Amino acid sequence: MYFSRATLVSALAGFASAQSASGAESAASPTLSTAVAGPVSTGTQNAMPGMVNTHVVQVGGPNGSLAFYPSNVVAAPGDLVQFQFHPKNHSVVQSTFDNPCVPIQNIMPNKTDAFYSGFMPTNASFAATSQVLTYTIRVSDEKPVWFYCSQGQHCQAGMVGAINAPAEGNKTMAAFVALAAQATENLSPGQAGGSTGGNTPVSPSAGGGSNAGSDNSGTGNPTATTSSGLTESTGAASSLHSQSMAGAVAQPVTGDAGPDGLRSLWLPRWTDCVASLRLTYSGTPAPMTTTEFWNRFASRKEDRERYIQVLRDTYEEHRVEEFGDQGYCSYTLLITPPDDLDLRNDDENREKKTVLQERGDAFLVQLRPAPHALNLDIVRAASKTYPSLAPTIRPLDLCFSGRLHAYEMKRLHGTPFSRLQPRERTLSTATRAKLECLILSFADLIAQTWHSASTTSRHIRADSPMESTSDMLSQCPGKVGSSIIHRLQKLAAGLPYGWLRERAETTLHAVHCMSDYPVVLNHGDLIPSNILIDEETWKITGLVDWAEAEYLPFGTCLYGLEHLLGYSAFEAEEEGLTFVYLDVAVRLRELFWMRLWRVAPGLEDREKDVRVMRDVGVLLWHGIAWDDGAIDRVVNEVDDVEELARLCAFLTVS
Ligand SMILES: [Cu+2]
Repeated sequence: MYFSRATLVSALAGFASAQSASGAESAASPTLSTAVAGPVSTGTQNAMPGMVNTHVVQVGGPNGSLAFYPSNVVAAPGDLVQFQFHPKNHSVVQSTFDNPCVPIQNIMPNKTDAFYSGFMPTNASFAATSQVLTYTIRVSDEKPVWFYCSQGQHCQAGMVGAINAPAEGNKTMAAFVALAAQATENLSPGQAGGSTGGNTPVSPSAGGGSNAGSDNSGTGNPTATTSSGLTESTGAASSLHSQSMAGAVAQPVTGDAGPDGLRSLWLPRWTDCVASLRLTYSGTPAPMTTTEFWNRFASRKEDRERYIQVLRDTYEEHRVEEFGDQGYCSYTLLITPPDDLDLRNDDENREKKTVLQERGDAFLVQLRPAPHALNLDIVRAASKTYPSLAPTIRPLDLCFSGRLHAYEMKRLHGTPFSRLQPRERTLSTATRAKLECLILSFADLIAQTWHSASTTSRHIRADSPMESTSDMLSQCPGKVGSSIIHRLQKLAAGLPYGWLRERAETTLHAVHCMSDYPVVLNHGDLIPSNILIDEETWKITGLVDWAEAEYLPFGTCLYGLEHLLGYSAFEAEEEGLTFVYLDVAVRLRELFWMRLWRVAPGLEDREKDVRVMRDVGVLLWHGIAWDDGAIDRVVNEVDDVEELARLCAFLTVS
């Protein structure tokens, strides 16, 4: 497998230090939202006083891609740039333009305030608990700042970025990427270069120079401020692991970030594009500090202020504040009616009040740029199919020059299952009982789509001139639905193991042989973070993130069941990241099917087809990498360790 034992060990050591640091840190150096953000904006101010612009940069892609997202940030002096680390073990190091993969202090020894995050080992099961490692710097001036990841060959592979890179001239972001690709080595601060020879690292704790280019060696973090007091050794590969591990454990709480660095841990996870509707659960309102969305989609500050003002005017008397969790493609506000909202018979006011407002509950308004606008037919179908589980969404007719779409939506209650999900194979009796409740509730939810199939017109016409399979697929016009055959062919040719390719092949054949099979509205991303549950009973209370929903053959979302029956983890006894099933998984899966057959009459007759479609869903959702929405690449053993582990696990059971 991809992770070597050495990586695993040092990654765990890193976790230990991160966790122990977090407690101490919260006192010494509060996290972003309380340290630097201004007061919560309330009422109807024009501007947002005390607001600090925070630009979020994702370090590595959710599927392991080697890049920063976005790679260039346009920031003003005083702004914060927060790096959020995806698995596996990346770093952020300041460099110069001319030497993209060399720490700036190796080139400019006087540059003592350079930033360096240290290595940030994190794995998928941490990510799944909605936690993320972050590292935040403050932008001091308008000059371009260049940075890279010093892990393995990541810098050369394009894992480089900038703050305020010039849009044209010799020193553009593209030129920086090209230069990085030619680098002969990739160094962490404290590492002397082999080929650049003679550069004296300013760090008092030089690490070895010989490990440049050893990918995923998990070189802990022998940074300038290592306080372990270990005798340093340079070069000897054998001593590197122990030294770097010790360095990681001894990593100081705030020291290595440089004067402007804030090292903050365990903030809510940065959600990606698929998460667009994920944020409709009730969260704690946060101050208006999210500017990332605006930087991406509506770059001008005046626009942003105008849009917010339009919303404040629309909801006069209401409290308008930024919602606690934000998605990648949307900006969400929590709108709270005043306590004393009286529905006086003021015609003008009454007209303005919508159904949602009249209930007096807080609700959400979400802004989405035109390319990410919601498909209202799908949204309506979702609330029709799942009246109590999908958010009611209403488009708002606001004047945003066609660039932004605004939606008013019901705030769903409940906690994402990802936050409560067991991470141990053996469950307590109480947890097992709750999980049973969740599984039954999930079966009922799946059955609801089956019921919807018989009540919609989306069934096969008996007089269809077309042969039945293609007719079934012709009813699936969505991004995934329209390419099921093409994708299965791609999987049958490109999956990494023979047995997986065969499985894709047989599944493809079975799909060709199916006829008269119902097409239903499928939630596009039925994973634990999109399933809201009641914390006491674990009954499902809502489903969020309908942005990727589409019409697909019934059962293609059954991969979602498997996510409820286990978790991704580094297993010490095994070779890397694996999907671990709970002890009770087999029994719970049986429970699911029994319940489903019982509450969806007629379905059991189609058991064989349902299971084929379940496999189709597993293959399409876990065999094809997400790649920021491209969804066009078959997973491989290097870039998609977690997905591949799930694919193998899910296809081994049924
Ligand atoms: Cu990296």
